[in-house]
Amino acid sequence: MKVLVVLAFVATAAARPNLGFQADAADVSDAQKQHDINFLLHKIYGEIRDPNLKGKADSFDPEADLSHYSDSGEAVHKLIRDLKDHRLLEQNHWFSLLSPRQRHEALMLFDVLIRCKDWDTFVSNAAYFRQRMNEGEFVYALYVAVIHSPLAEHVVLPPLYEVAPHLFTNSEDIEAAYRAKQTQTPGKFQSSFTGTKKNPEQRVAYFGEDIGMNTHHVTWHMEFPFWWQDEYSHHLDRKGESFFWVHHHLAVRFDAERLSNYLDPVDELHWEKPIVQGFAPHTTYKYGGQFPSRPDNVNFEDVDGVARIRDLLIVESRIRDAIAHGYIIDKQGNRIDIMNERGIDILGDIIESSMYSPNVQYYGALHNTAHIVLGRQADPHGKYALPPGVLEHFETATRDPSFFRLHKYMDNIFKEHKDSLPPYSKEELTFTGVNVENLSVDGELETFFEDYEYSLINAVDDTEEIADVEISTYVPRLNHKDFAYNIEVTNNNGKEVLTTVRIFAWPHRDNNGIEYTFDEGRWNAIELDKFWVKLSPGSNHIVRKSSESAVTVPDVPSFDTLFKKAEAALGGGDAGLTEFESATGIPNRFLLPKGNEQGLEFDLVVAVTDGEADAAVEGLHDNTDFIHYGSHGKYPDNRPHGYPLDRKVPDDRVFEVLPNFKHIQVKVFNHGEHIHHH
Ligand SMILES: [Cu+2]
Repeated sequence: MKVLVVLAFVATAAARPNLGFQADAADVSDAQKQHDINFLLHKIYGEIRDPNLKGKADSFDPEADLSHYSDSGEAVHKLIRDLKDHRLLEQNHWFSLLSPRQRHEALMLFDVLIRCKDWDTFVSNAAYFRQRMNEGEFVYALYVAVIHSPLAEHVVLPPLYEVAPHLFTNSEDIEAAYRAKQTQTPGKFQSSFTGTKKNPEQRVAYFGEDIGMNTHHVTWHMEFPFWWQDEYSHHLDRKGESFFWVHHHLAVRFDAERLSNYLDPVDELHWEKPIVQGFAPHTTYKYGGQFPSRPDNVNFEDVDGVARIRDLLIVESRIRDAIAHGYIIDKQGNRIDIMNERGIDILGDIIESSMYSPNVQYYGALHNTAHIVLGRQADPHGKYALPPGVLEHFETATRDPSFFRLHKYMDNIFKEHKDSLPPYSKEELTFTGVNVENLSVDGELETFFEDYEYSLINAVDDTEEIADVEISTYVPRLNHKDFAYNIEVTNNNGKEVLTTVRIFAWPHRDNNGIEYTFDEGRWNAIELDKFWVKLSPGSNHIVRKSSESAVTVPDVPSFDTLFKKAEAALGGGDAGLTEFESATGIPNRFLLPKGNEQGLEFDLVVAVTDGEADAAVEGLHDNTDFIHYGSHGKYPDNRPHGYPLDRKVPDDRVFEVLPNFKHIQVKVFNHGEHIHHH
């Protein structure tokens, strides 16, 4: 028997598109670029601490040499004009991407950065505008530019929770951090989740308030911005479908966490019924006061200047009509068929809505508008001049349990479409000659909590004259013990074949102990992994480790680590940061739902399908760099997200008799273990 061990997954971002301009004249090293980005994002509320960058901020003239821009300086002229006219949002003010004017300003800066043809122009502009624009707008524009510009291909962005800790931790910690700074006493503070034991939702706050989960969510929205236009540089492949898939996953994973904690799955939000759960965010803006709270059982009200509830209902019914008809109507009045694999992508663009939506006029922007409407329910008529709610920022949205109600509601619209497509036939699902003989898991599936420490130094004001003291917080977070899947596959084709291995799991029972049907279960399936393997003729033994999962990413390195690694590599050599280049996936710690003391039962399934037919790009088996949800270049899998479980299964026997499919039951345990690191 041939033992086949799949190579460790390395989470590099896929190659960026070549935009046809020259490499940097000065040939700047990756370490130098990392150094520059570290300093540009450090202490954003004060002066730039790197003398070279500070010099650029003071003396660079963005309009001096327009040959450095791919658009001949068009973008930079626009931004400079608004700057000179004092039209830009002041510093020391909150920033929300969902505010049209603020977004417009942030995007003007992004537009400048993405048009820069060399690194020096890129960082000089970044330094210059950091000193003159709103800090939130600056951070947002720079993050998105680093993610999408080919110039910044190997740069690792610092964790957003260290750049802008206010959006990730609670007010109590922030106050403690200020006291520590004022008294020059180093401090480490234990963070706790919002709410008390009186609130059942508190039991799953570790999910919605997890800094890694929030980083995943906000990073996805930066990889696939709803405002993206291809003329910036490239097309975002399957953006609408990715929108569906990533939020579907947040919803099903949250439900699995709820079942682990003896809570019912989330109910969908309903515009004409009260918002059952209130929410007190215990979160504060750096500038602009507390995030607004909302009591329980509030009835929806129209939000002045944003939308009426009636408009949302109209848009919803137009979308449901399109699904029932099987086509949408584009801007020109043409019918576009959605009864196919591409349909979900179009619907995703419509529901979010993104600039890819074929008809915003008619189908509106359900998701984005809903976020604002829900976020403003504490002050719908603007009587109290409250700042935006947590739902109006991708960094903070999942903190509010109503986020999941909202997304369950939209997920059910997507389900209506998926369920209208014909089920896969046995013939379509069969991979001739390939049999999965056995599937098992090495090691117990066990989760635990641990403390994780991160720096709050960027939360507090400071000046170069006052020395820094160490200020950090440690938060409890979910993790799991390492395990591996053992998959025994026979290949009777008499030759090597390329296969895609897809691994999913779903809860076996609901909160009342009633078994889910196959069709209910598969819609709640969590994608655990997806990879390509070449099978030799005869028996193959595939061992795939949990740490290799293609849908997850490791912890983002701290600012401290990024500074040290960049400085060490400046003299030459590799900073060794490759595996951290993308933070878009789910944190690997969250691969498994929490489970419980008795062991929460899950159905674990593996589907081994034809890799040759599935692969959208060449050489997938040699290169296990899988870009999870990443946007650069072509998405490597031709199949829809969730394949082959994405369509209705009226008869589960179709799956159970498939030789290239295996289905077992496993249990996920949590024995109440909490590892303290301090
Ligand atoms: Cu989102």
